[in-house]
Amino acid sequence: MQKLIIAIVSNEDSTAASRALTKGGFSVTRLATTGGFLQVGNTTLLIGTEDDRVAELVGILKKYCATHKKVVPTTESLGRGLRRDGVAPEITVGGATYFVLDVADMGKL
Ligand code: 2BA
Repeated sequence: MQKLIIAIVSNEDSTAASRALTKGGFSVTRLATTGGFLQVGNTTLLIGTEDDRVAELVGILKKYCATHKKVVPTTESLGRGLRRDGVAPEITVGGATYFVLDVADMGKL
């Protein structure tokens, strides 16, 4: 059976994720979207695939979009470089929310 995976990912991870998915033989559509809570831009990926490939697809999303830590510069840290001494704090970025939907029919005209 065909499935449609809707995956909402950060803009930062979306390029690497969609490249890896495409390389893996998946067809991907990227939509520029905005989170309703933070009102910040994110990317929604639409991927139609067979159900026996869903686990592989989720594995790729996990690899490229899982939450990870990142050291970010702040105004306080300007000119001091990216140091892990609290001046340039580590924040959590990335993450993905995905839905797997059954597809009643799929066609290309
Ligand atoms: P996440 O749960 O990781 O969600 C990241 C983005 O994924 C969301 O952006 C939204 O665009 C999408 N998303 C997540 N769950 C969804 C769902 N069930 N249906 C449709 N889209 C979904 P934002 O809405 O801007 O949310 C950003 C972060 O703010 C969320 O991270 C969550 O940690 C928090 N958040 C979202 N809604 C909240 C609420 N009503 N109350 C408290 N915190 C909320």
